[in-house]
Order: sequence, then structure tokens, then C-alpha cells
Amino acid sequence: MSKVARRPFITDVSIEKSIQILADPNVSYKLLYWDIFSVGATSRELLAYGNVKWSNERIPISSDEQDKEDPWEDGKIPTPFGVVPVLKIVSPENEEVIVAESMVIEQYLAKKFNLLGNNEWETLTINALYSNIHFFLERALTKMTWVIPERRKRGLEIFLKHFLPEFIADHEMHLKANGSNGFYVGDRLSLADIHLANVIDHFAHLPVAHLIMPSFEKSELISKVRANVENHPSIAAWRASEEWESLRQGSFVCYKKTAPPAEDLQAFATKEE
Ligand SMILES: N[C@@H](CCC(=O)N[C@@H](CS)C(=O)NCC(=O)O)C(=O)O
Repeated sequence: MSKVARRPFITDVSIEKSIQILADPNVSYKLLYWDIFSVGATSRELLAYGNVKWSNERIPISSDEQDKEDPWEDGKIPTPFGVVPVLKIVSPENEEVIVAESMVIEQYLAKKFNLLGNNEWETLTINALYSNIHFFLERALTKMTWVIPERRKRGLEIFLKHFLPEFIADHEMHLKANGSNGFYVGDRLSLADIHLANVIDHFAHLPVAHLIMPSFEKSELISKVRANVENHPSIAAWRASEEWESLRQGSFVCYKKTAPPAEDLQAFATKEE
């Protein structure tokens, strides 16, 4: 049985000290997450974009082998809610502040690296787009990936018929309104652009990618956002690294086991409403 462990935010590092660490320009960062892209991908890419000192703390995906050690399932990796990602902000003295929940981590890093716009209107708009992109991924994960195998096919069917086309139409409308320049807001990258590219990457690594990706690839406006993100020099360097490639391979392996299977699903892609 799983013994996934918990830990509180408050530890022997005092709150006063934690506030000091957060204000310290010399901190480094560790991102605790599985050996895959998924919900950790945007935070990693934000850290790469920020050109800060950071590293991955990678949790190996659970093995099928019975006696293999599994530090996550064995309760050796405590987190505030028994889930990851968790961001560790580490002082030069090696004291840590823990940030939990992917949206909180991503918005924290985006603010730090000036990816939330130039004024309050831009910030609100970027955050709204970001939240909508986030819940699109969340819905896909909860309706067709992390569900019992018997429900996955039905989840995929609903995703392909409703969630996906509606998401693309909404986001094309917003991208067009900003001048079809491949940015959601203004003429520079924001949290929304980076999250969109990473959420689409998640779908590209599912066994059913061939049913999902053509819809994204057909959209010129969405493809422009992906290109703007991928071509940013710091992000391009991260995506060219061996570590990024190994996380990519990990995503294929993980989703082969957990996501809807590719077999017998072609019909869903072509079925009329
Ligand atoms: N609300 C959390 C959800 C994170 C989440 O569900 N993480 C999954 C992996 S994608 C997890 O850690 N699951 C724990 C487990 O499988 O034992 C967030 O957004 O950070």
C-alpha cells in the first residue's frame, strides 16, 4: 500500500528567515517532480527562461518490478499535499523555503522573471489565459489520463469532440485580437505563452498524440506561439539539453502505461457529432 508522505510548510526554518530567503537575490532553486514533462514542465521552462541557478530533483516513475525500491511510494519524499511539483528555494546557507501547487509555483516564477505583463490589465489578462490553459490540461488529466482504464476511451472521445475544438477556437480568438503575432498579450513572451507550449507538449507525448496534435498543428495562430516560445534562446538551450530529452523519453514511457491506448481509437477522430 502507498505510504506517500506529507510535510508541513512550517519547519525549523523560522517564518522570519523564510521571508529573508525569499528576498535574497542569491538563492538557487530545485524543482521536485517526476521523471516526465506533464505538470512540472512549465516550472522547469520558467526556471530556464529566468537564467537562474536551478536543478531538477527527479522522482523515478514507479516501476512495475515488485521488489524495486520506490522512494515516493515508500514515503521517503514528503510534500505538503502528497503531490508534486514542489519548488524548493534554497539560501546560500542551504536553508529551504518550500512552494507547493503548480499554479502557485508558476505564477511565483513568472512574477519573478517579469512574465506577467507591464500593467494591471496585462497581468489580469495573462493570468486569465494562463488559468484557462491550466484547467484544459487538468481536465484532460482527470478525465482521460488518471482515470480507470475503462473510462479512458470515453474521456478521450469527449476531449476530441468538445474540449479540444472549443479550446482552440477560444484561444485563436484571443490570439487574433492581439494582432496574430504569436503572443497572447503585447509583443513579448508571457506566462500564458510558455504554459500553452508546455501543455501542448504534454499531448504530444501521449500514445494518442496522432489524434490530438493535428488540431494544434493546423492552427497557425497557436503554432506561432509555440515557435515564439521554442525559439527563445534560454528556452531553446534548455530544450536542447540531455536532461530535457531524458524527461521527454520518460513522458513516453509513463503515458504508455497511464494514458488512453492508441489502439482502436481512430474512429473517435473522424466521428461526426
Ligand atoms: N494540485 C496539484 C496537483 C499535482 C498532482 O496531481 N501531481 C501528481 C502528478 S502529476 C502527483 O504528484 N500525484 C501523486 C501520486 O501519484 O502519488 C498541483 O497542481 O500541483
